[in-house]
Amino acid sequence: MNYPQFPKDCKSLLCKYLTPEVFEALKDKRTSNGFTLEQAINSGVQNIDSGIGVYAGDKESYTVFAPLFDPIIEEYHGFTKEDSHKSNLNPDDLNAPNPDPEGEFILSTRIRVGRNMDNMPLGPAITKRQRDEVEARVVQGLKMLEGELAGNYYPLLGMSKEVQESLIKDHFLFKEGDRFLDAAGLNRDWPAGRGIYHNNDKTFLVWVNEEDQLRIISMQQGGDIKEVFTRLVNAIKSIETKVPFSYSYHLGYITSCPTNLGTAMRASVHIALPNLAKDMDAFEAITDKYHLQIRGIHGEHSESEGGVYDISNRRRLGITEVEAVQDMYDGVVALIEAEKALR
Ligand code: ADP
Ligand code: CIR
Repeated sequence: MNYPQFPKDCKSLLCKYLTPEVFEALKDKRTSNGFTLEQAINSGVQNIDSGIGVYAGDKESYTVFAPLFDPIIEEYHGFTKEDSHKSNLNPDDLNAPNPDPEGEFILSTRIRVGRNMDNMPLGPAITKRQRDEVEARVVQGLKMLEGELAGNYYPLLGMSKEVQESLIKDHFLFKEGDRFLDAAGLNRDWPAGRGIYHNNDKTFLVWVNEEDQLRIISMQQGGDIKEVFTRLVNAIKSIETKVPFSYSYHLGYITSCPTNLGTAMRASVHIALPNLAKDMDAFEAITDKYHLQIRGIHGEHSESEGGVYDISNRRRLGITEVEAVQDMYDGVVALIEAEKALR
């Protein structure tokens, strides 16, 4: 492979940090799963509008390709090689009374974490057999869940298009054919091995073998962020007694995209901010201050509809889970105040 030629206006962190020197040093390296630099960067090479542009094929990718991953991790999370990651999953430490008890702004709250199985390659490097094994072991573990978390597993293989599309439209299921994941090798053998587990109310869900092997999700209507967090923590703790997760002392939970390392947590609200949306500079001044990311209504790389945005914590590594949710909560309180002032 030759050094990729990126257009001048390319803004991804891949373009920024894959210098010719880094490329030369890494181009012939591979991990013990055979994962190469070419595979790690293909998503950002094929999609020059990527924000980041790189994926890991296994835990080892983060050390073998460290000269590329480390500066990306540092810029995204503000986390350096000297920093260490800490966890706090205690809901009592979260200060988050419902910021919108009248239900004027927040439509729904969702918190997810990514997890991958210990001693397995990540999605970009996994074989079909290994992926099927992950599915079987995860589904086996999920069968043990009880009470509010009890539910059923629905494999994508054999699901009707109508059911699949309505689950996607209602924000419960991952979309199909994402070009960033496609180029990362994450959609190989689709739809085999993929599926969704959920309880009856769809307040607790697990995505199997999408970008990460597990995406554990708690969600509900309205703004009771603490209730959503508490349900998620109960689920994580139950699942990890059955499924061993890939974890590193330095990087926390290991995920295929470096933006998800650490807590692997994204806590979001769908929130109507039609007035603030007319002044994106003011809007972004608040989201930047609280380390928040603005997404559209159908997830990453989608647009807002009717002034409704997906607002979530941006940082996930080097802060605890409680701090990640607190970032989102504090920012949402500030956004609601600003929106009220504009009415
Ligand atoms: P992820 O959060 O898993 O990184 P996406 O940004 O693609 O991935 O979002 C996945 C789905 O979750 C999308 O359908 C999105 O609209 C939905 N979603 C995200 N946040 C919320 C929320 N607070 N309420 C309802 N749905 C949400
Ligand atoms: C990209 O580079 O745009 C995609 N690979 C997605 C990156 C993850 N996005 C994020 O900001 N958390």
